[in-house]
Amino acid sequence: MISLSAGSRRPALFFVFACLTPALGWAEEPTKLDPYVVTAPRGDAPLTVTADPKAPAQPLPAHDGADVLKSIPGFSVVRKGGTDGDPVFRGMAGSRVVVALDGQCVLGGCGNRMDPPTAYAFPGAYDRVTILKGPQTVLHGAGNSAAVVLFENDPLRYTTPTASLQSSLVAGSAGRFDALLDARTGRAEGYARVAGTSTRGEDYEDGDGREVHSAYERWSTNAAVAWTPGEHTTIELSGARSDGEAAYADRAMDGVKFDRENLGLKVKREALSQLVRSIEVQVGYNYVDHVMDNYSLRDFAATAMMPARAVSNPDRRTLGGRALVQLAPAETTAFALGVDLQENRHSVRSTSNETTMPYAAKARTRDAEFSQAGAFGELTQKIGDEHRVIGGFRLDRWRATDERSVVALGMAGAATNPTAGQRRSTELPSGFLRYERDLYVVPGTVYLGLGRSERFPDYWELIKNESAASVSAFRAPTEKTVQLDTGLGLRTAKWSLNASLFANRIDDFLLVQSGYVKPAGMGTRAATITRAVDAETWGGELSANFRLTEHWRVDVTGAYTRGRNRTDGRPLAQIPPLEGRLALAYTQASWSAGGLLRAVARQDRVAIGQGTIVGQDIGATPGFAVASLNASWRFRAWARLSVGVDNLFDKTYAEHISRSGAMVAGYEQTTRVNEPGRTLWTRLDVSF
Ligand SMILES: [Cu+2]
Repeated sequence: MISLSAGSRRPALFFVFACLTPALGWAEEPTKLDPYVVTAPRGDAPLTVTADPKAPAQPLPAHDGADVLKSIPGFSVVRKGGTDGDPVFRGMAGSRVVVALDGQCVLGGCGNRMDPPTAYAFPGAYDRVTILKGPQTVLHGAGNSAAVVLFENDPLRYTTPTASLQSSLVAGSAGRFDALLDARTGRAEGYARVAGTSTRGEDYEDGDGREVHSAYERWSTNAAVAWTPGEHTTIELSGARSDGEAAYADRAMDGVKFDRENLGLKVKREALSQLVRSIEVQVGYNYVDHVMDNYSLRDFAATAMMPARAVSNPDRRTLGGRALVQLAPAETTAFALGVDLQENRHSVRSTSNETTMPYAAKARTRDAEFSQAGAFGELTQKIGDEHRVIGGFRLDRWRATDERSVVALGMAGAATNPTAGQRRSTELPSGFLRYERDLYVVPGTVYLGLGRSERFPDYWELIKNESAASVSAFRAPTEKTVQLDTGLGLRTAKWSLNASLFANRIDDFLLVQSGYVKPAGMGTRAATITRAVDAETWGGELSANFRLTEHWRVDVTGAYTRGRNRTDGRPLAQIPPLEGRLALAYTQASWSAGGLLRAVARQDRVAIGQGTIVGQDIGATPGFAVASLNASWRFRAWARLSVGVDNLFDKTYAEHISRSGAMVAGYEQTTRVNEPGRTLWTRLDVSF
């Protein structure tokens, strides 16, 4: 049993803040707490899905950015432990899915991918999560070939002194305990907002009662103050601080520090003239300091790779900014024009023997630096009442510098870096064109779009891996995706339906291949390499809900992706299998009860040893089905209690794309990191 000790005192500060705010008088209308447990998301517009990260959801998500995406059709999560999984959309992982926290890009530091951007997202601190599918927008950075994920807060604006407070507590199996507090106060001249979250879980058990090395503890604080000198002007200064520690069941180390510091400044001016609808300028600073070791959260066991207590401490500083002008040249025309830039530098220090050479006494050594500057324009033209054409183009200039003098080769020692000190830069053009048509017989929209995106290789593809011919992959090409997106959304009072289909060709898809045999001295060694192949994927998502009677409601969702590696003539690796969900809910004015059935097909389209920066295929997986039950009760206008049993029948299963289980002293090794067995949880939400 592992005990965690990271500080969780900070949320206490916010309870103090919260106690002071009632003096200002409560908001007139209490936030409506619908007595409903969310099992499927909403599709609001073509290619757009939104989720409420503050709503109770089943299965109970870990309080991180990846798990909150899990119930959205098309998303899957690569499990490594109890938290910090990697989100995958339509089989596309890593930097193919751009994640922005309040408009800012946060890149993790861990070379072994313990901290995807979503590890720094604490969903309860945001009002909304928006997913934009495909290369069908140019407004949110470059290279987002698969999707853009935006964690956002609603803009605040008050006319009279107001305060509001939202809080939730979660308790569940395996020592799960979450506390969230979100307090806001404001008047005509400005506003202040703070959100604090704290979450912890102990090792969970899989369906067979095997303990999984997965305990974690995380906390976050977000705060913003704004000055609103006029009806149309907002100047907001924001900051965030978070940290945590997490055990990993798929590797020989655990994360003992995930420290993020953030500062942001946003200036927005609206309704400047008939032509200029708004001007917005945003800058942000993010610093991520991560520590992992092989002894703090597990019993130390000497291995050939790590005979002593070892620590690695990477960090990354990211600076970014964006300026955006929204123009309305005609009543039927909207034009967004902007520039964005981002610069990040990564460094690492480590020790193979903490006892004799503590890592903190060592200097940090920079290993890579990246920068990007882009200009973009996106035009929406209405044609008559029911047709729209939307098009966008962006051009980015990327630069990367390889600052490693040596390349670590694991057991084989180290080699001189053949690309040491090299710098490369490239121009990346991206764009899309989409036609949308509104329907009237049944209210809805159909769309057809073609997009191209070009993605610069990320830190993991360039710096962490070797190439086939060299110990450095620093010369890996850019990845080019051309994708066709089509679909429809229909909505009536009784039912709604959203369907999206996509097909693409990806030139120079950056495949990460493990176990690649290279000569070493008299023998051979296995390397992990980045390799460009030509690939294609196609598939889609479906979600539908029907109101059967006044009280009964059914949600059905499905997702499928098929991928092919054309260069190797094999299936593309790390593609999640077909899956479907069926949810049934009975709702009354003040309470609801429901059930969820999730069924996942077998996956035998695999390419063992191939995959992405997150993980590689380890073999075929059988299908499985998991049933869950939930209920929710609004017992006061301002309070709601929800309860759930996830994995009711205590099924033992693992997601196809999850990582293989590692040998951890005191735990049974499994083929993959298994999902939790039967999980009971209860959640209390209050809102004033
Ligand atoms: Cu790490």
